[in-house]
Amino acid sequence: MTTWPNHPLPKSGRPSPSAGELRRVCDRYLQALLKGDEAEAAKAVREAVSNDWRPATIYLDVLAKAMVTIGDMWHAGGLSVAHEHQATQVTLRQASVLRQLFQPLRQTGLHAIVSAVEPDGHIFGPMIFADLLYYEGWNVDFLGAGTPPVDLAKLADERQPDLVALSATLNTSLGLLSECVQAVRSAMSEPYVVIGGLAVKAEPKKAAEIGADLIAHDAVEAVSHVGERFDVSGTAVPLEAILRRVGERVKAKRIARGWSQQQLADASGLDRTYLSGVEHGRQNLTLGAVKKLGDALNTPVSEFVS
Ligand code: B12
Repeated sequence: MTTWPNHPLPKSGRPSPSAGELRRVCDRYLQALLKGDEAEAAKAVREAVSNDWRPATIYLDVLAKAMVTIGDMWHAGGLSVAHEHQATQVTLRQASVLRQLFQPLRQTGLHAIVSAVEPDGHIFGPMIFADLLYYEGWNVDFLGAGTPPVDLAKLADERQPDLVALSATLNTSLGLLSECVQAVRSAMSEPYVVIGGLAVKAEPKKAAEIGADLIAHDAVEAVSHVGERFDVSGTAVPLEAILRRVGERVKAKRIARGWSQQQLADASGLDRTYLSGVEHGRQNLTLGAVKKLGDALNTPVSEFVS
């Protein structure tokens, strides 16, 4: 299996899974893909979500790692095109489940177009970047693969995004990457252009000549870089989003213990209806209530509200 460096994920109150845990859940997901068992694949992803892992961890250490193994097996002739296509589709659907589960905390009002360059069918890198931007509150048009430069430029002209991000994996795609960047630059004034992907990493000199504003080697680092560039830190997070996030975390902790809402209500001394409101993000709960939940679930208060 191909590996890549550990990603310096942003600090949060979420627990960092051990390497062993990550391997086990990734392997569960991979085995499900190999068997063509979509329901089991969904359960592996649910397990990662109920462990309260960060979205970036689930994308990079579960979905992408499994897809790299699938791709390597296909390249080695050990898997048919049909099996690879099925695994790809299951993984795209799981990413869409994650987009439903991890709603953005805020809306930045910023807009990005993200695409792989035309002949390149390697879409997981740009998709991960697109989804991580979405969780940061960007509006994202993700085009997948196969958009010709002229159509990309038309869309950029129409939508006038703040950011255009393009990915090239095959070394032979670098020429087209350059063409796409030029087409976008001629379609709109001063677009901020990010390029990334394996080919950009492998051919740093050629990549530097393309004239992008940012050459990214890693989706997580790129998201934090553009966050600084566009200064999204000051965007206010609405109370509803905070309550929703606290509710998701309480629910994840309760489910991890195998407790019903009634059992958590008994352990915390809170009313079950109140607790249901908390889990649905509808209850503007007091700090005292957060403390009671923390004590019952053996979790520091900071883990719920960070
Ligand atoms: C999966 C895979 C496939 C799948 C693609 C499935 C899909 N729909 O995406 C399938 C099996 C279809 C496939 C096909 C081919 N593949 Co292939 N594939 C791979 C494999 C195994 C993994 C790639 C991957 O998904 N990595 C996971 C992602 C998450 O990592 P990543 O792309 O690097 O992205 C990270 C960063 O680079 C960054 N990033 C990426 N893009 C962007 C963009 C932006 C804007 C930003 C900010 C960040 C960013 O973010 C990610 C996380 O940090 C690699 C080998 C390997 N072990 O890596 C070969 C590989 C990429 N494939 C290769 C080749 C040659 C092909 C084929 C041409 C083979 C053939 N003879 O037909 C075809 C091309 C098909 C096509 N039209 O593109 C070569 C490329 C060689 C080269 N550099 O030119 C590789 C390296 C295999 C090899 N060792 O030869 N492949």
